[in-house]
Amino acid sequence: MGVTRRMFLMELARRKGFRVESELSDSVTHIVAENNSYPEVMDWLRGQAVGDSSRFELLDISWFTACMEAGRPVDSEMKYRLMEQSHSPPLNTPDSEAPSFVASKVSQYSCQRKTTLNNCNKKFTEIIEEGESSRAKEVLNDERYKSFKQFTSVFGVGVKTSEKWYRMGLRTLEELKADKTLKLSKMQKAGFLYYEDLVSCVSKAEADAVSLIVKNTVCTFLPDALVTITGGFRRGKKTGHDIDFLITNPGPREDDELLHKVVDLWKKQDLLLYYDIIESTFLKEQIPSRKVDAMDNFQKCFAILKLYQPRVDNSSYNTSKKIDMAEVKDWKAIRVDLVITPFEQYAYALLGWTGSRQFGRDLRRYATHEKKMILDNHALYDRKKRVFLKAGSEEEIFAHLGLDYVEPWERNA
Ligand code: DCT
Ligand code: MG
Repeated sequence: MGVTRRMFLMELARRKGFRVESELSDSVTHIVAENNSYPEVMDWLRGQAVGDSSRFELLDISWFTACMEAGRPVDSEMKYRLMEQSHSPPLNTPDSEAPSFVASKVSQYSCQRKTTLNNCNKKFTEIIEEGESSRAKEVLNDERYKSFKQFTSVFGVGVKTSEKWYRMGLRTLEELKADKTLKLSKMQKAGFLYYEDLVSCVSKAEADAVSLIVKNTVCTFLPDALVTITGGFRRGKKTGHDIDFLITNPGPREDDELLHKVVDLWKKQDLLLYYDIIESTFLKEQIPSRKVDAMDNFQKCFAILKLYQPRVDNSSYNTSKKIDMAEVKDWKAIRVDLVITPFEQYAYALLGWTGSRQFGRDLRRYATHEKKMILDNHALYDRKKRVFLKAGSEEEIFAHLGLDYVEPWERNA
């Protein structure tokens, strides 16, 4: 236990007339531990050069608490004793039949936990979500924070640009729009142009509609191609800020031109509002990146697609104010990411792009610190054996890492 708690408990016991030693000595008869298993206490005793540990009673903190309550030493019954077979110390509760999982350890790695969208810790995280704490309120009311929040809500605007604009004295989106001297990138121009559509979330229905378009287009060029929705939608989310697609062609045939062909067709069909193709920078036999937040090296396209969705125009019923149909916007701008992966890297790319971001970070941390392996969106490398571990499915990657499989909808860390 922590020093402060130990001092407090020792003082409490002394005040009640117990004799408490600060160090292990011949006069010690009872040893009290909190959150330590029997093997851990035995290890500690060995470190203290104690030959015969049987002369001590090894007890859980629940014995101490019972003693404090009674004001005298209570019997060291079985339920208070640390024992070889027990995996966890007895619970600090009079009910000795309390479920054992309560005291079992929760892994620090989210890849060893199951996190569904049903957040059972709402009680604790609401502070963060609702800002219902004085500290959170302070931060949320901060001028700089408010401006950054607005600026970064624009597609293509990150903290660096926000910082620059804030230093120029700009504070709101209206001020940005009004400032004609601002130099905007092609991405930021699109961000402002389709701002309202892009900040309103993408629904599952919209994701399904876009999925059809992507599949149809890709398959006109590569009939056997595999097109998979990844990101939040694969984790079961009902809304998202974009739609992430992973595209691969089973078999040896690869087509570096596929993305370009898809983009060209969409341009002809007037479906593309913005796009940026990043070429692949992957080198064969490249050792995975150690950075937990590194960008991967796949060929990819960040795009804004025009999704047509005929809107019910209520005003047409109002004969006096009949709006010309041409004025009614019948589409929505949707952010789409297309990622192309070679088939042999598909499982790794799928695992990486399914996220969540936190889940991915923890997988990589786990691989590095617990397995001496390096994981990224392309491969898994065993540093001890100096080999790349092949995987045809996500299940195989979890197995390589010695982890129980976690379903996509349980990766919402
Ligand atoms: N990812 C990655 N490498 C990147 C970018 C993203 O491995 N360079 C992973 C992390 C999560 C996943 O891809 C999808 O990214 P986002 O779309 O940013 O997250 P999301 O979980 O889909 O969230 P949202 O619903 O807001 O789109
Ligand atoms: Mg996404």
